[in-house]
Amino acid sequence: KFIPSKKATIIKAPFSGGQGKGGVEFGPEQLIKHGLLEEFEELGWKYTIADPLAGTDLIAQKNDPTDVYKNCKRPKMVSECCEKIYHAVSDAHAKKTLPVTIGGDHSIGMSTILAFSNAHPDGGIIWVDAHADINTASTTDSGNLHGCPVAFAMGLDEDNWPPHFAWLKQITKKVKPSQITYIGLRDVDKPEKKILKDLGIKAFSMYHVDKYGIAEVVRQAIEHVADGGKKPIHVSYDVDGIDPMYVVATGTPVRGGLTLREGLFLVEEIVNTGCLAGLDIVEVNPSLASTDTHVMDTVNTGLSIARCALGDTLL
Ligand code: NNH
Ligand code: MN
Ligand code: MN
Ligand code: MN
Repeated sequence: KFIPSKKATIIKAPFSGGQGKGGVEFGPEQLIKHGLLEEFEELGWKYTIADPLAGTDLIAQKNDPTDVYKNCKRPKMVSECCEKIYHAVSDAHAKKTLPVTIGGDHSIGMSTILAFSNAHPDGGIIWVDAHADINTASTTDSGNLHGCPVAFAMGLDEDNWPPHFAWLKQITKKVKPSQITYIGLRDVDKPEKKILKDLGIKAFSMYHVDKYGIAEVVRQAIEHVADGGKKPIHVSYDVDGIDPMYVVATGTPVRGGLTLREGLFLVEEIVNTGCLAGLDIVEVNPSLASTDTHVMDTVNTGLSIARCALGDTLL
Protein backbone atom coordinates (compact mmCIF):
# COMPACT_ATOMS: atom_id res chain seq x y z
CA LYS A 1 0.00 0.00 0.00
CA PHE A 2 2.74 2.42 0.92
CA ILE A 3 5.55 0.93 -1.18
CA PRO A 4 3.58 -0.35 -4.19
CA SER A 5 6.64 -0.20 -6.43
CA LYS A 6 8.55 -2.96 -4.60
CA LYS A 7 11.63 -0.76 -4.59
CA ALA A 8 13.98 -0.76 -1.64
CA THR A 9 17.05 1.08 -0.47
CA ILE A 10 19.38 -1.14 1.51
CA ILE A 11 21.29 1.08 3.92
CA LYS A 12 24.45 -0.44 5.30
CA ALA A 13 25.16 0.67 8.86
CA PRO A 14 28.28 -1.20 9.99
CA PHE A 15 28.33 0.76 13.21
CA SER A 16 29.41 -0.44 16.64
CA GLY A 17 30.05 2.80 18.58
CA GLY A 18 26.79 2.61 20.51
CA GLN A 19 28.11 -0.24 22.64
CA GLY A 20 31.45 -1.63 23.71
CA LYS A 21 31.75 -4.96 21.94
CA GLY A 22 33.50 -5.46 18.63
CA GLY A 23 32.02 -7.43 15.78
CA VAL A 24 28.56 -5.98 15.30
CA GLU A 25 30.04 -3.83 12.51
CA PHE A 26 30.29 -7.06 10.48
CA GLY A 27 26.50 -7.52 10.49
CA PRO A 28 25.81 -6.02 7.06
CA GLU A 29 28.61 -7.85 5.26
CA GLN A 30 27.64 -11.18 6.85
CA LEU A 31 23.99 -10.81 5.87
CA ILE A 32 25.00 -9.85 2.35
CA LYS A 33 27.53 -12.67 2.13
CA HIS A 34 24.85 -15.18 3.10
CA GLY A 35 22.22 -14.06 0.65
CA LEU A 36 20.46 -10.83 1.60
CA LEU A 37 20.62 -9.35 -1.89
CA GLU A 38 19.46 -12.59 -3.53
CA GLU A 39 16.39 -12.51 -1.27
CA PHE A 40 15.41 -9.14 -2.69
CA GLU A 41 15.91 -10.42 -6.22
CA GLU A 42 14.04 -13.68 -5.68
CA LEU A 43 11.09 -11.88 -4.15
CA GLY A 44 10.85 -9.43 -7.01
CA TRP A 45 12.28 -6.32 -5.37
CA LYS A 46 14.48 -3.75 -7.06
CA TYR A 47 17.04 -2.19 -4.77
CA THR A 48 19.90 0.23 -4.55
CA ILE A 49 22.53 0.11 -1.82
CA ALA A 50 23.48 3.13 0.27
CA ASP A 51 26.69 3.11 2.28
CA PRO A 52 26.56 6.36 4.25
CA LEU A 53 29.45 5.42 6.58
CA ALA A 54 31.88 4.64 3.75
CA GLY A 55 34.98 6.75 4.23
CA THR A 56 34.42 7.19 7.95
CA ASP A 57 37.32 5.93 10.07
CA LEU A 58 35.17 3.84 12.36
CA ILE A 59 38.09 2.04 14.02
CA ALA A 60 39.89 5.24 15.03
CA GLN A 61 36.66 6.77 16.26
CA LYS A 62 35.71 3.73 18.30
CA ASN A 63 39.09 3.79 20.02
CA ASP A 64 39.19 7.53 20.73
CA PRO A 65 39.43 7.74 24.53
CA THR A 66 38.48 11.44 24.55
CA ASP A 67 35.06 10.79 23.03
CA VAL A 68 33.00 10.83 26.22
CA TYR A 69 30.47 13.28 27.64
CA LYS A 70 29.47 12.78 31.27
CA ASN A 71 28.29 9.18 31.33
CA CYS A 72 27.74 8.88 27.57
CA LYS A 73 30.26 6.85 25.60
CA ARG A 74 31.36 7.95 22.12
CA PRO A 75 28.76 10.73 21.64
CA LYS A 76 30.77 12.31 18.82
CA MET A 77 31.03 9.08 16.88
CA VAL A 78 27.41 8.12 17.44
CA SER A 79 26.21 11.58 16.51
CA GLU A 80 28.28 11.88 13.33
CA CYS A 81 27.38 8.43 12.06
CA CYS A 82 23.73 8.76 13.00
CA GLU A 83 23.48 12.04 11.13
CA LYS A 84 24.77 10.34 7.98
CA ILE A 85 22.35 7.47 8.41
CA TYR A 86 19.50 9.91 9.02
CA HIS A 87 20.15 11.54 5.65
CA ALA A 88 20.44 8.19 3.85
CA VAL A 89 17.14 6.96 5.30
CA SER A 90 15.44 10.29 4.55
CA ASP A 91 16.63 10.03 0.92
CA ALA A 92 15.22 6.51 0.69
CA HIS A 93 11.84 7.78 1.90
CA ALA A 94 11.98 10.75 -0.48
CA LYS A 95 12.44 8.31 -3.38
CA LYS A 96 9.39 6.34 -2.17
CA THR A 97 11.50 3.25 -1.60
CA LEU A 98 11.46 0.93 1.41
CA PRO A 99 14.47 1.76 3.58
CA VAL A 100 16.01 -1.42 4.97
CA THR A 101 18.79 -0.43 7.37
CA ILE A 102 21.20 -3.19 8.32
CA GLY A 103 23.17 -2.76 11.55
CA GLY A 104 25.35 -2.45 13.34
CA ASP A 105 24.15 -1.67 16.82
CA HIS A 106 20.77 -0.17 17.65
CA SER A 107 21.87 3.41 18.28
CA ILE A 108 21.18 4.01 14.57
CA GLY A 109 17.49 3.51 15.41
CA MET A 110 17.37 7.15 16.48
CA SER A 111 18.00 8.08 12.83
CA THR A 112 15.77 5.53 11.16
CA ILE A 113 12.66 6.23 13.23
CA LEU A 114 13.16 9.99 13.07
CA ALA A 115 13.57 9.89 9.29
CA PHE A 116 10.49 7.66 9.10
CA SER A 117 8.31 9.88 11.26
CA ASN A 118 9.35 12.99 9.35
CA ALA A 119 8.50 11.27 6.06
CA HIS A 120 5.28 9.81 7.50
CA PRO A 121 4.07 12.09 10.32
CA ASP A 122 1.04 9.86 10.87
CA GLY A 123 3.10 6.65 10.83
CA GLY A 124 3.64 4.15 13.63
CA ILE A 125 6.74 2.39 14.90
CA ILE A 126 6.98 -1.16 16.24
CA TRP A 127 10.21 -1.68 18.18
CA VAL A 128 11.00 -5.38 18.59
CA ASP A 129 13.57 -5.85 21.33
CA ALA A 130 14.33 -7.42 24.69
CA HIS A 131 15.19 -3.86 25.76
CA ALA A 132 13.27 -0.57 25.61
CA ASP A 133 16.25 1.54 24.44
CA ILE A 134 14.67 4.60 26.02
CA ASN A 135 17.35 5.58 28.51
CA THR A 136 18.13 9.28 28.33
CA ALA A 137 21.57 10.88 28.36
CA SER A 138 21.04 11.25 32.12
CA THR A 139 19.50 7.89 33.01
CA THR A 140 21.85 5.61 31.07
CA ASP A 141 23.79 3.52 33.54
CA SER A 142 25.93 1.69 30.99
CA GLY A 143 26.66 4.86 28.99
CA ASN A 144 26.07 2.83 25.83
CA LEU A 145 24.04 4.90 23.43
CA HIS A 146 22.45 1.83 21.80
CA GLY A 147 20.33 1.82 24.97
CA CYS A 148 19.09 5.37 24.23
CA PRO A 149 17.91 5.78 20.60
CA VAL A 150 14.19 6.03 21.35
CA ALA A 151 14.79 8.78 23.92
CA PHE A 152 16.92 10.74 21.44
CA ALA A 153 14.38 10.36 18.64
CA MET A 154 11.73 11.68 21.02
CA GLY A 155 13.89 14.57 22.17
CA LEU A 156 13.71 13.48 25.80
CA ASP A 157 16.07 15.24 28.21
CA GLU A 158 17.51 17.39 25.39
CA ASP A 159 19.04 19.83 27.86
CA ASN A 160 21.46 17.17 28.99
CA TRP A 161 22.43 15.87 25.55
CA PRO A 162 26.08 15.82 24.59
CA PRO A 163 26.67 18.97 22.51
CA HIS A 164 27.49 16.85 19.46
CA PHE A 165 23.81 16.20 18.84
CA ALA A 166 23.09 19.74 17.62
CA TRP A 167 21.88 18.42 14.23
CA LEU A 168 19.33 16.25 15.98
CA LYS A 169 18.10 19.09 18.16
CA GLN A 170 17.42 21.08 14.99
CA ILE A 171 14.97 18.47 13.74
CA THR A 172 11.88 19.92 15.34
CA LYS A 173 9.43 17.12 14.56
CA LYS A 174 10.42 14.39 16.98
CA VAL A 175 8.85 10.97 17.43
CA LYS A 176 5.76 11.17 19.64
CA PRO A 177 5.24 8.67 22.47
CA SER A 178 1.88 7.66 20.96
CA GLN A 179 3.62 6.71 17.70
CA ILE A 180 5.59 3.79 19.09
CA THR A 181 4.96 0.43 20.67
CA TYR A 182 7.22 -2.41 21.74
CA ILE A 183 7.11 -6.18 21.38
CA GLY A 184 9.34 -8.59 23.26
CA LEU A 185 10.50 -6.55 26.25
CA ARG A 186 12.00 -8.43 29.19
CA ASP A 187 14.99 -6.42 30.38
CA VAL A 188 13.94 -2.84 31.04
CA ASP A 189 15.95 -0.58 33.35
CA LYS A 190 14.21 1.07 36.30
CA PRO A 191 14.38 4.63 34.92
CA GLU A 192 13.12 3.33 31.58
CA LYS A 193 10.08 1.83 33.30
CA LYS A 194 9.30 5.24 34.77
CA ILE A 195 9.65 6.94 31.36
CA LEU A 196 7.35 4.38 29.68
CA LYS A 197 4.79 4.90 32.43
CA ASP A 198 5.02 8.69 32.57
CA LEU A 199 4.69 9.03 28.79
CA GLY A 200 1.97 6.38 28.55
CA ILE A 201 3.89 4.36 25.98
CA LYS A 202 2.18 1.11 25.05
CA ALA A 203 4.49 -1.86 25.42
CA PHE A 204 3.99 -5.59 24.97
CA SER A 205 6.45 -7.50 27.09
CA MET A 206 7.04 -11.25 26.98
CA TYR A 207 4.38 -11.47 29.69
CA HIS A 208 1.81 -10.18 27.20
CA VAL A 209 3.05 -12.52 24.49
CA ASP A 210 2.61 -15.48 26.85
CA LYS A 211 -0.74 -14.31 28.15
CA TYR A 212 -2.47 -13.28 24.91
CA GLY A 213 -0.41 -15.01 22.24
CA ILE A 214 1.65 -13.36 19.56
CA ALA A 215 -1.25 -12.98 17.10
CA GLU A 216 -3.30 -10.91 19.53
CA VAL A 217 -0.26 -8.89 20.60
CA VAL A 218 0.60 -7.97 17.00
CA ARG A 219 -3.03 -7.16 16.27
CA GLN A 220 -3.12 -4.77 19.23
CA ALA A 221 0.24 -3.28 18.29
CA ILE A 222 -0.95 -2.54 14.74
CA GLU A 223 -4.21 -1.19 16.14
CA HIS A 224 -2.31 1.13 18.46
CA VAL A 225 0.30 2.59 16.12
CA ALA A 226 -1.34 2.28 12.70
CA ASP A 227 -5.09 2.42 13.27
CA GLY A 228 -5.36 -1.29 12.55
CA GLY A 229 -3.50 -1.08 9.24
CA LYS A 230 -4.36 2.28 7.74
CA LYS A 231 -1.06 4.03 8.36
CA PRO A 232 2.58 3.35 7.46
CA ILE A 233 4.59 1.20 9.87
CA HIS A 234 8.31 1.15 10.59
CA VAL A 235 9.70 -1.97 12.27
CA SER A 236 12.93 -1.55 14.19
CA TYR A 237 14.05 -5.12 14.78
CA ASP A 238 16.73 -5.82 17.38
CA VAL A 239 17.46 -9.52 16.89
CA ASP A 240 17.87 -9.93 20.66
CA GLY A 241 14.06 -9.73 20.83
CA ILE A 242 14.20 -13.36 19.74
CA ASP A 243 15.33 -15.92 22.30
CA PRO A 244 19.08 -16.60 22.52
CA MET A 245 18.43 -20.26 21.72
CA TYR A 246 17.96 -19.03 18.13
CA VAL A 247 20.07 -15.87 18.29
CA VAL A 248 23.28 -16.37 20.26
CA ALA A 249 25.45 -14.00 18.29
CA THR A 250 24.22 -10.71 19.71
CA GLY A 251 25.72 -8.34 22.26
CA THR A 252 23.18 -8.55 25.10
CA PRO A 253 21.20 -11.79 24.93
CA VAL A 254 18.35 -12.17 27.43
CA ARG A 255 16.67 -15.51 28.02
CA GLY A 256 12.92 -15.96 27.76
CA GLY A 257 12.44 -14.28 24.40
CA LEU A 258 10.29 -14.72 21.32
CA THR A 259 10.46 -18.07 19.58
CA LEU A 260 11.81 -17.93 16.06
CA ARG A 261 8.31 -18.38 14.66
CA GLU A 262 6.80 -15.71 16.92
CA GLY A 263 9.54 -13.35 15.82
CA LEU A 264 8.86 -14.02 12.15
CA PHE A 265 5.08 -14.20 12.45
CA LEU A 266 4.89 -10.69 13.77
CA VAL A 267 6.70 -9.42 10.68
CA GLU A 268 4.43 -11.48 8.40
CA GLU A 269 1.35 -9.99 10.06
CA ILE A 270 2.64 -6.44 9.69
CA VAL A 271 3.47 -7.09 6.04
CA ASN A 272 -0.03 -8.51 5.48
CA THR A 273 -1.48 -5.10 6.33
CA GLY A 274 0.45 -3.64 3.39
CA CYS A 275 1.70 -0.91 5.69
CA LEU A 276 5.39 -1.73 6.07
CA ALA A 277 7.31 1.41 5.12
CA GLY A 278 10.62 1.03 6.95
CA LEU A 279 12.73 -1.72 8.50
CA ASP A 280 15.88 -2.04 10.59
CA ILE A 281 17.65 -5.30 11.37
CA VAL A 282 20.26 -4.68 14.05
CA GLU A 283 22.57 -6.22 16.65
CA VAL A 284 23.69 -9.24 14.59
CA ASN A 285 27.22 -9.74 15.94
CA PRO A 286 28.94 -12.64 14.16
CA SER A 287 31.95 -12.38 16.49
CA LEU A 288 29.98 -13.38 19.57
CA ALA A 289 29.30 -17.04 18.89
CA SER A 290 31.68 -19.86 19.64
CA THR A 291 30.74 -22.06 16.69
CA ASP A 292 29.98 -21.49 13.02
CA THR A 293 26.58 -23.10 13.57
CA HIS A 294 25.72 -20.46 16.14
CA VAL A 295 26.89 -17.65 13.88
CA MET A 296 24.78 -19.05 11.05
CA ASP A 297 21.72 -19.46 13.31
CA THR A 298 21.87 -15.75 14.03
CA VAL A 299 22.69 -14.63 10.49
CA ASN A 300 19.89 -16.84 9.15
CA THR A 301 17.47 -15.32 11.63
CA GLY A 302 18.33 -11.87 10.28
CA LEU A 303 17.86 -13.15 6.73
CA SER A 304 14.51 -14.69 7.66
CA ILE A 305 13.30 -11.41 9.12
CA ALA A 306 14.21 -9.71 5.84
CA ARG A 307 12.49 -12.41 3.79
CA CYS A 308 9.28 -12.07 5.79
CA ALA A 309 9.45 -8.30 5.47
CA LEU A 310 9.78 -8.57 1.69
CA GLY A 311 6.61 -10.59 1.57
CA ASP A 312 7.80 -14.17 1.26
CA THR A 313 4.71 -16.30 1.71
CA LEU A 314 3.24 -19.52 0.43
CA LEU A 315 -0.24 -18.07 0.19
N1 NNH B 1 19.24 -1.08 28.88
C1 NNH B 1 20.64 -1.36 28.73
C2 NNH B 1 21.45 -0.10 28.49
O1 NNH B 1 20.89 0.96 28.39
C3 NNH B 1 20.89 -2.41 27.64
C4 NNH B 1 20.62 -1.98 26.24
N2 NNH B 1 21.08 -3.03 25.36
C5 NNH B 1 20.50 -3.39 24.19
N3 NNH B 1 19.39 -2.75 23.79
N4 NNH B 1 20.90 -4.30 23.51
O2 NNH B 1 18.63 -3.24 22.82
O3 NNH B 1 22.66 -0.17 28.41
MN1 MN C 1 17.89 -2.53 20.87
MN1 MN D 1 18.16 -5.28 22.70
MN1 MN E 1 22.56 17.34 8.50
